[in-house]
Amino acid sequence: MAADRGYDLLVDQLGPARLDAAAAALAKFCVEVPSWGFGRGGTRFGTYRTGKEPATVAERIAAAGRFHALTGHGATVALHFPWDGTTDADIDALAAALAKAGVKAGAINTNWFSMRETGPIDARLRFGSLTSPLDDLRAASVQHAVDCVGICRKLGSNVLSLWLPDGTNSPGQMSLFDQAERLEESLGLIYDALDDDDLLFIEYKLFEPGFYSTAIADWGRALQLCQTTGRRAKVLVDTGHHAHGTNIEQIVALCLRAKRLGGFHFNDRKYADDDLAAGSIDPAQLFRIFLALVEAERRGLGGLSKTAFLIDQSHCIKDPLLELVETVGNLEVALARALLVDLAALKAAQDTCDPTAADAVINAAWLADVRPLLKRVHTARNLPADPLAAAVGKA
Ligand code: PSV
Ligand code: MN
Repeated sequence: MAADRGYDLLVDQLGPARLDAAAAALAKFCVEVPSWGFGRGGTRFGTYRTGKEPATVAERIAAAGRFHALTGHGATVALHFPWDGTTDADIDALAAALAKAGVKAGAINTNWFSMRETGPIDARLRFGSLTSPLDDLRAASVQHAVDCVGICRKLGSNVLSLWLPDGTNSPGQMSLFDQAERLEESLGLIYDALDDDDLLFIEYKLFEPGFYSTAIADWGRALQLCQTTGRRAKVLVDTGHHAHGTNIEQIVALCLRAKRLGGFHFNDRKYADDDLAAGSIDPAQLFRIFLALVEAERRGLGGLSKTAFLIDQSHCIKDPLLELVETVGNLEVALARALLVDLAALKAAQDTCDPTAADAVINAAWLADVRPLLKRVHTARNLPADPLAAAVGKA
C-alpha cells in the first residue's frame, strides 16, 4: 500500500490498537435513510423542484440503491405511509422496487397528518389523530397504525415508528388530561397488533409552529409512554426536536440506562425544526452523542449494537442524494472521533477529579483528522474511498 502520512500520524497520536478497534466498529456502522429524503424538500411556503430529483416512489427507491452502492449505508430504507403507498398494489410495487435497488425495508412510519380522500380521516384531523375527541377519527387513526403493522409483515420490517402530529392550538381546546388518556389508550391498541419480535419507536418533538400543547413534547413523556405501553416500546430521539441548549447526550445516556433507547433521527437545525443536514451546524454535539453511545456500548448497554440510526432531514437547496452522502460522512467523522477516545484514561481522570486531564483526553480524539481512517474503512469494504467525491464525479 502507498505511504499514507495522514494515517501514520493518527497511529502516532492514538496508537494502532485504538485505530484497529475503531475501524472494526466503523465497518459495522450502517445508517438508514428515508425514501422521501431522496426527493426535494420544501419550506412551509413552497417546494422548488428542479425536475432532476426523483419524483416517484420507484425513483426514490432507485436513488436509495445508488446511495447504498456509494456509501454502504442505506441497506434499509425507512418508509412512510400514506406517502409511500396506499393500496396493496403499491406495497407490492414497493417490494419490487426495493429488491431491484438491492435494499430492504426499514422502519415503517405512520403519517398521521395526512388527510384521506375517503373515510373518517377528513378535515376533522385538525383536532388530532390518536388524541382526537372524535371516536371514529381516533379509531381510524389507530387502524392506520395497525395497517402499518400489516405493511411491516409484507415488507419484512420489524420496526413500527410513530411520530404523533397531535397538539392543541389554544388552552381551551382540549383537556390535557383527556389528551394524555386518549394517547395511552390508542398506543395500547397499536401495541397489541405487534408481533413478539417487533419494536415500537415513540418519537417526541417539542412543538410545531401552531401549537399550544404538544401531545408528546419531550423525552420524559416518550419514556413514560414506552414504560406504560410495553417492553418493546422504545424512545426515538430526533436530534432537531429539542429546546435550544438541551443536553441531548444526557437524554441518550439516561434512555440507554433505562434500556429504552430505540434509535435516532439525525438532522441538525439552527433555529427550529429538524431540516438541516446532521453535523452541518453543530458537529461537536454529534460527537458528544456518539461518545455517550460508545461509552454505553463499553458498559454493555448496546449503545452502538442495539440502536437504530436513521437520517431524518429535508433537502431543500442541495441535491438530495449528494447531501445524504455528505451527511453520512459527517456521522462517520463524529463516530470515528468518539471511538478514538481513550475511555480508560478518561475514566481515570474523572475518578481522580481531574477535569482538565479528562477534557484533554476527549480533545485528543475530537481534534484528530479521521479522514485517512475513514478512507481505509471505505476501501476495505470496496466502497469509494471518498464517497462524496465519487458522487460528484471527482473521485
Ligand atoms: C416530524 O418532524 C418528523 O421528525 C417525523 O419523524 C416524521 O416521520 C418526519 O419528520 C417526516 O415528517
Ligand atoms: Mn423525525
